[in-house]
Amino acid sequence: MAGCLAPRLNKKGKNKTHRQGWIEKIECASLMKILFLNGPNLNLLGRREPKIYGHKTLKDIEATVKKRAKQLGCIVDFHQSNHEGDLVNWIQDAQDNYDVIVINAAAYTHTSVALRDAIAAVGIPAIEIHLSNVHSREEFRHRSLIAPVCCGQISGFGAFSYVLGLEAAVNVIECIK
Ligand code: CA2
Repeated sequence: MAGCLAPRLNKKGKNKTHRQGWIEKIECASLMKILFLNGPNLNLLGRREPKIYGHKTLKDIEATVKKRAKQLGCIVDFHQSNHEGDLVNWIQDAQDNYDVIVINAAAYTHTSVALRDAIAAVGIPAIEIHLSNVHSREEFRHRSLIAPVCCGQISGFGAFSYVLGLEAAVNVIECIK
């Protein structure tokens, strides 16, 4: 991932890479801060199209994820926006504030070079999630522009994709080591 090998100074003044920094921090899950980002129309969850996206609202999902995060001893913040620029800003602001990003970019998954560039630029491990199985749906949903800059993709488990995203985030060390 771009940026992950950028040099930084550790407390002893020696060069340290972002990657080394994460590995040290991520090895202690209780210190982990995980940012969940949600893209356009996900604010409608639970109110429209329940056959595809289920009956839970985004607030319900957030509560479930935070309950599990408490058990795991990590901190989770949740944001949703219908605007691409808000998501780009949150990704940029995540640098130095979060250890892992879990992102359901919704329709921007399939269109946004800006989100892909932002994820690559901050170099924080990112996990792509979807409620529906995007690969069993229309062909335009099969392509993800962000997948190449994410550690992996979770798709098709409904609201549980978010919990799986959290579990993957806590164990992200396994994929970046
Ligand atoms: O399955 C997912 O999580 C998606 O990211 C959802 C996006 C879709 O564009 C992706 O291909 C797959 C759509 C989110 C829209 O959410 C709605 C929720 C309720 C009613 C209408 C839309």
